[in-house]
Amino acid sequence: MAVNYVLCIALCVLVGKIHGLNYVEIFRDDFRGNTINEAKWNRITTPSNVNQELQHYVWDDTWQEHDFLFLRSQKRNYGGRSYTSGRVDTQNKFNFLYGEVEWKAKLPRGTGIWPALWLLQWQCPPATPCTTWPPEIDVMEARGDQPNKVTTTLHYGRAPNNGDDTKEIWGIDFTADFHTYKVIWDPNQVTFFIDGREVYKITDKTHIPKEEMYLIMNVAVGGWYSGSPSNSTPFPTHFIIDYVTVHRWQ
Ligand SMILES: [Ca+2]
Repeated sequence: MAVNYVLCIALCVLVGKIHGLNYVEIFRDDFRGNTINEAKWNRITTPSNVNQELQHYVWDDTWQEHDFLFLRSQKRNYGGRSYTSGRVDTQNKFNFLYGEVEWKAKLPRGTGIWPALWLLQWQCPPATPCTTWPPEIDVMEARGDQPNKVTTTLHYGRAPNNGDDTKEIWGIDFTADFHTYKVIWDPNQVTFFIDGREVYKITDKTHIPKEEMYLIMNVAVGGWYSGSPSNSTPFPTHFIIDYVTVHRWQ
């Protein structure tokens, strides 16, 4: 154990200094305390007008408690919609080009529930159609009626001439416990990981985003990907995030 630890320290120092670059943490939130850090996060309060989603984002469906960030989805009338939900993002507070992003999160379940951890081109506004889309990197998307599956996707090109590289990962019940979801985005490739295991890699350089992106965590209710909620959907649902970190070589 001690030998391994010493070896690790030596290797980490060695690797951390490759080509004079340092592996630097450029963003972190562990969601400690009971107040969302609004210097880092925008709490979205608009209706969603993309993907035929049904929710109105509201301020009080986002909060921190017990060192976690909670995004709640509810069935209630608000602003002409029949559901409310939570979304936070870092647009214009933390935009970045290339890096390694890792979230640890426990997914909500239920028909019509669509949680996501993702990156979007920095100019795209929240919850409205974007004229400069793609790029978009979806590190984790899930359908609440399929708790054993998550999807990773790289959207590339520029609409209407856009495409996507996507992979479904089937396995454990992702709603039963916390798991890590990570992307390493560099100029040559985009690689996705779940619990530290590589699950998908894109190496076509023409697909790799070259624009600054921002972080998004949200839960959609309804929409083309998840379908609409049913009478069995267990409202309220909670998407629980333990932390998010971003590192890069610089
Ligand atoms: Ca935490």
